[in-house]
Amino acid sequence: MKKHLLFLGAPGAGKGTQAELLSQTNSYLHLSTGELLRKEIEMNTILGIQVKDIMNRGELVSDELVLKIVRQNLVNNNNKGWILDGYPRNLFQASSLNGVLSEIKQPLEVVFYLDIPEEVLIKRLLLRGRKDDTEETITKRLDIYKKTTEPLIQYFKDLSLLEYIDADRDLKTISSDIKQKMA
Ligand code: B4P
Repeated sequence: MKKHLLFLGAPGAGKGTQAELLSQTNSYLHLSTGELLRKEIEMNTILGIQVKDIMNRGELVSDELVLKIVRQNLVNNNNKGWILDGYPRNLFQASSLNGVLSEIKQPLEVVFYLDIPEEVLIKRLLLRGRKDDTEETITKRLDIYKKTTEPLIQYFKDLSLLEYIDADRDLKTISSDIKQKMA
């Protein structure tokens, strides 16, 4: 059973949803950079104040900042399995992650790429209605995703780590597909 996983996909593809389900059944650490940043905003910490406007505009938070959060969580994870959700989001983050994983001697084993048509994810996000789920912000997030995150699909394909998942299905079907591919 694979223990070191990553979820890749557009905003609203269901990365957070699937990562949460899987981390509960397997007792893995679910490391969502988006969720951790939102918690900082909720708690009104210095970091939260720094990132609030950036996230509400649908832009990416600085690489340096997210790397710090990811590194801290992985180093303190005591060899438990982990699922990265929403990180990395660009090639620089991917190479920084590689550095951290070499340091902790826990190589990435599989990348689940959640593929979904654009019109479906726009509908999902509008329905969810989080602060950064307005039409204008979604367009911005999708634009950034295409320019900076999408190249990671080829990056992980070249490393023979990519598993394609059709994310335009119901939650349980997607989840059992992922579990099968983890075995
Ligand atoms: P994230 O928190 O990563 O959020 P996301 O990409 O919008 O969503 P996700 O794909 O996880 O979708 P979800 O499961 O929730 O990022 C938010 C922001 O944080 C970014 O814009 C950025 O500012 C910042 N950030 C995060 N990571 C960063 C990084 N590494 N570098 C810089 N900045 C970073 O699903 C969406 C909706 O669909 C939900 O309502 C869900 O219930 C529904 N859904 C899911 N699966 C479904 C299914 N199969 N059928 C029907 N509905 C489904």
